[in-house]
Amino acid sequence: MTETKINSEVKELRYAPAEIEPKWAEKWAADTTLYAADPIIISDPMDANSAAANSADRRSGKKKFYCIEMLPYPSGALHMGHVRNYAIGDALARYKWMTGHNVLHPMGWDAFGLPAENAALKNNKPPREWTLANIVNMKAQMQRLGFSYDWATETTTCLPDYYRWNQWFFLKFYEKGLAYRKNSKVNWCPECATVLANEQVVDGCCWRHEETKVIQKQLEQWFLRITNYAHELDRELDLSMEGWPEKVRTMQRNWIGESDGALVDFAVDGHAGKKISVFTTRIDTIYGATSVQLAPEHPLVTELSAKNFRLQRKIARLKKQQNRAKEEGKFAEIEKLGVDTGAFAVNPFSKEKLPIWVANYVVMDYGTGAIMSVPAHDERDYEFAKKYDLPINIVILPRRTGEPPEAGEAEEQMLPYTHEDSMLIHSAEWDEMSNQAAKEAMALHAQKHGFGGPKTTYRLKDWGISRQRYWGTPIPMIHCPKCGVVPVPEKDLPVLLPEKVEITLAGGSPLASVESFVNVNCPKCGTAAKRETDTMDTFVDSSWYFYRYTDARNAQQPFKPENVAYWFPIDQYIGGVEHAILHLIYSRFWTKAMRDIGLIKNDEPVARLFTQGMVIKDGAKMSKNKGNVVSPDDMVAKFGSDATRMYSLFGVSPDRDLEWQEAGVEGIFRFLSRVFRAVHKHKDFMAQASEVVPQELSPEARKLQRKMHQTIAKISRDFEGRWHFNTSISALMELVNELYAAEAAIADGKVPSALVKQVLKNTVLMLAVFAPFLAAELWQVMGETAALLKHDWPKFDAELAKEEEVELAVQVNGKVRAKITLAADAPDSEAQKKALAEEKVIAALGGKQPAKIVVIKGRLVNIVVK
Ligand code: ANZ
Ligand code: ZN
Ligand code: ZN
Repeated sequence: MTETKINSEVKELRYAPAEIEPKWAEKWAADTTLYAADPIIISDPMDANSAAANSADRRSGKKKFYCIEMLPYPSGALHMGHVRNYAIGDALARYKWMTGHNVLHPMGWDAFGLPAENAALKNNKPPREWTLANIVNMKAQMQRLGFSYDWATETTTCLPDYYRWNQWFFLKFYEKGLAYRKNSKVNWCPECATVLANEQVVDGCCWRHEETKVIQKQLEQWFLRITNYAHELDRELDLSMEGWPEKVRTMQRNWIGESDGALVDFAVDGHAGKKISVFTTRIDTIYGATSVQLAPEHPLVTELSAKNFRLQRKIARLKKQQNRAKEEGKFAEIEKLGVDTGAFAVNPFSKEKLPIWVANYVVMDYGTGAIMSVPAHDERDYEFAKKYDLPINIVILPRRTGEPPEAGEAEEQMLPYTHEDSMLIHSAEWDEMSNQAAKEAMALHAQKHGFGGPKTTYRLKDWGISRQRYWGTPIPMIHCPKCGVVPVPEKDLPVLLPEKVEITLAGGSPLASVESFVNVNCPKCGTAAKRETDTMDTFVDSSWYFYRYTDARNAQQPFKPENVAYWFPIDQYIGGVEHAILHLIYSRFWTKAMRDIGLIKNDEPVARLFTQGMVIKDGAKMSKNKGNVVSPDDMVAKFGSDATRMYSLFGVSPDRDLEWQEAGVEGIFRFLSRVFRAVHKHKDFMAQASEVVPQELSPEARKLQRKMHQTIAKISRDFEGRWHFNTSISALMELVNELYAAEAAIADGKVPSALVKQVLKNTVLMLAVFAPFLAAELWQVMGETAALLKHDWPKFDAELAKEEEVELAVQVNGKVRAKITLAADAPDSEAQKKALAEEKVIAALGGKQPAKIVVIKGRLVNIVVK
């Protein structure tokens, strides 16, 4: 810590992490069994997939606990956000080990992706070399920080032994119709020079380039049919995912955007056989429709505007406005404009002819790209009708059923009436039906007569996974001039990513310029053919990596199903909320798709999810741009790994943002020094101590004992409950303070050595989950030889943890008048008696009889006088 030279005698009592931590880190790195989970022994292989095999623990007699922190992108070095994320998971994994669980705690690398290519462009280093060197560095950092990963499970997604299974899954999905190719409009980031999925577009900009507007391009792309699972993805959020934060579930629900409604076909007047299908959530208002509105890109628009150049020009303008609003991420606020085509559509319910308009607020990629406009009962339609003077027909009684109108109240004043709590009017045979009943009945009516029916739509779109970049998994497909698209036969996997590739940002996929890669004979007919040159979105890699961890070296399969049956679902997943709708929806989809190809049984990957807060500095997220990055390496060099990790848990509860303060790390360092000194000081004293703490204790000893049991109780509860590790660590500090406060009593022989030993042992055992290096060192100093990791977590005695005496405030009419002390388990009547006997209370009552006395156990006696 300090540069001052100290003599060797003092030095013995000086906490120097640099002398402790590297020694243990090396030892742990060399021990491959230390963090390994118990082997899975299948007694009855036929039973491998049964629910019993999953839930019961017939293997090691322990309960399994699968604990994962989201794997990092190997950018070169860990940042503080990583350290915090891993410190949370590591504390939990260690706690679970110490409470007798069979723990799987793996780590891997999300190693494909753009930064490697960009670095390659900049430093002229092949992406593979750059990535693997970064991994070496970051792994060393993790080991130096003492994270308890079983490195035998290490999974690196850019290596062929992993990505071959991406290709294998792709082929399976293709067989199942879950992977397909289509020409469509896609999001394109000019900066990334590649297509992006919808999930990767944030407010019209690239998720990696917050300033770069995403543009639309028409391209042939590969998609995964995530929409097949839209309903299940939505339903499970409510059904089986109570272990997820509500905010993440809400984000997913909104992203999926399930909407129940109906389709209704309107015939186009004078265009025989043509119809406009609209999607509506309010079919009950259909008698109030006064126009039909098409998206500017609706296929019928060309026909309706044929030869009318003025109309075509106006429509082109609407299209432009819409695109601009979308690109600027301001579509919700678009000024609603439209144009009348002069054509008419026939309302299949009322047979009325309604004008067909084209409007800039109707989009082609939702529902059917056409709507019926009901100004009386929809805000947007109302605004539009007012602007263009379209009729407004009320068909829902604008008040709750049965309520008489108030005098002088005009129904028009209540428009638009968007509530669904009354009944239909001016709607022929549907009059007087409730909204809800009419919705159902009218949708079925449409179905029965062949002009529509009930329909659920989703905001979620299929996942576009083609990327025009190099550093990713090659899509295992071949384009044959004779046979068309032909899958690479399974036996030819992996399709290896070529090593020597010229990376440029221009001209599409870099792989297209590698002739030895592109040119191939068609596996079906032998004709000279070309390989697909797009690679997969890197979110494919992270969609199933946690399955691979359970069987990371399997060369025959992505994983053994029985391993997954045992370990899944993940008991605790910990990571950043920024993945709420990217990784965390994709990996749920992947799980369901794997289930449907018969590989696994679980419906969901993650039972419990925790999203930690960010690490900020000077009020802003740490980032290179802002120059406010605190490097973990610097902190470790200055204060040690233990203090760095422990501070990341101590500053604030893990769900909140942590403002990094070096003084705080220093504070933890001082606390660890105190523990260090206490153990060293009592080392010899402890060596002679018995294991049995006597029953009869001095008040000083009893106080220390009580504090110890309270601390164990509190920290155990924190782990089982809300993870407020900041208060856990405070409790541990209080316990150590109590020990220091008892020093005089210890010196006087008033505290038995057995108790001192028990307190110090338990302190070190609890410290082990937050500061593993120091704990290991002190454990050894205390003469213990067995590994701390699997030592039993200390137990508390609820009786001994109980406060013997408590202090209660006595209030008279809300004002504190006195304080009384009594036995913690004293009855309320005794508290009352004692309170009323207090002189100050008697004075405050002034001779009056109390009207009411309320006792709040352990805290307060409240006396009310009138
Ligand atoms: C008639 C109607 C009457 C509607 C009424 C609403 C209220 P959600 O809940 O988001 O699914 N709509 C449908 N497709 C559209 C598109 N491509 N572009 C713009 N708007 C579209 O919203 C469904 C409602 O949004 C549909 O129900 C439709 O308007 C509109 F009193 O139909 B409604
Ligand atoms: Zn970008
Ligand atoms: Zn062929």
